[in-house]
Amino acid sequence: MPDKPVTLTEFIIEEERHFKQATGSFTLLLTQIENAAKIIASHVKKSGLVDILGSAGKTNTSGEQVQKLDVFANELLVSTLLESGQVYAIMSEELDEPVFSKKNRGHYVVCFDPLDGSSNIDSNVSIGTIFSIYHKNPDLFQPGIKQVAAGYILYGSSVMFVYSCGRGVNGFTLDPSIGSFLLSHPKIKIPEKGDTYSINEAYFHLFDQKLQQYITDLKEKKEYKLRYIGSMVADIHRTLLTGGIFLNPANKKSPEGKLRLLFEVNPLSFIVNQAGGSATTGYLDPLIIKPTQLIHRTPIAIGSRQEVKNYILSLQRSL
Ligand code: P6P
Repeated sequence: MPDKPVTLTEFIIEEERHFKQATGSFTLLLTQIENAAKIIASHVKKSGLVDILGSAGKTNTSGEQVQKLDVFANELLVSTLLESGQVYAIMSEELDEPVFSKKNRGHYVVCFDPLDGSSNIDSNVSIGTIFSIYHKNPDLFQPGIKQVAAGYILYGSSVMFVYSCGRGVNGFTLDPSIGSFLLSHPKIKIPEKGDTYSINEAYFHLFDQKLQQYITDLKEKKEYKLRYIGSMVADIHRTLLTGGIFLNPANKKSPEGKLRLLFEVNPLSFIVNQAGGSATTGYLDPLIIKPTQLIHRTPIAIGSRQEVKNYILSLQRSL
């Protein structure tokens, strides 16, 4: 008799047994995120068929055109999380302010990017939901090292739910025939080094000299290939599974960097660290940065430990 596949729900309940002080609140919260992810996945899969495409005519706090699917995913996550009774507050990349639960009784703060890479929706490129979970704290702007858990859902050729609550990283693939996420990638470990670098080279002329030299050196080694999807969840997922390095560094147009500490950098850095990789702004670990605002941007490089180390060394070299 083949082993019965482990569902995400079963896995979360089993994981809870390792946390003596667990009350079941975290399990309930994560299960609610799972439920929202299944609904978003079903809409993403149909997005080419119903009039849910196209811009909702608004721009979000990052100044990006908001797609209708963004609005739907954001509204679904906001209502699901607040109604779960497990959150003290939520922060969304699509909202200008944090939202507090009415009765303030939840134990957790959840930060999320409801649909990262949404500019790719119309071209059917993989997009994702990213989430970070912290303990309740009067100061919502906590550094990434305080994360209790982080994860992403990748809406790609298959739908995957990848998360960590500090005991390694596990990946689950949605079986649409039964509507359950099944454990498909247990104990994910990122390779120590890789042969792929992922960066938007269109900005090469805007990079500082040391970064330009780093990229030129990678090319001259001739053992690397460039892969860049322009959807962070997809680029990070490939890096997590096959190794390499993903970079979205500062450039003359975006001196602070583009990616958001709370909604993209902290959760994805946490996951890659849990899988044995590392992350850097170029000069420090992003997980120790105390956010100063909701849309706190930072340069970032995330990936295989050896690749990130080489990147840091190249920035320290005098030209
Ligand atoms: P650029 C998508 O808008 C996003 O936030 C990330 O998912 C992605 O990695 C990045 O921006 C792409 O930025 O400047 O290369 O288009």
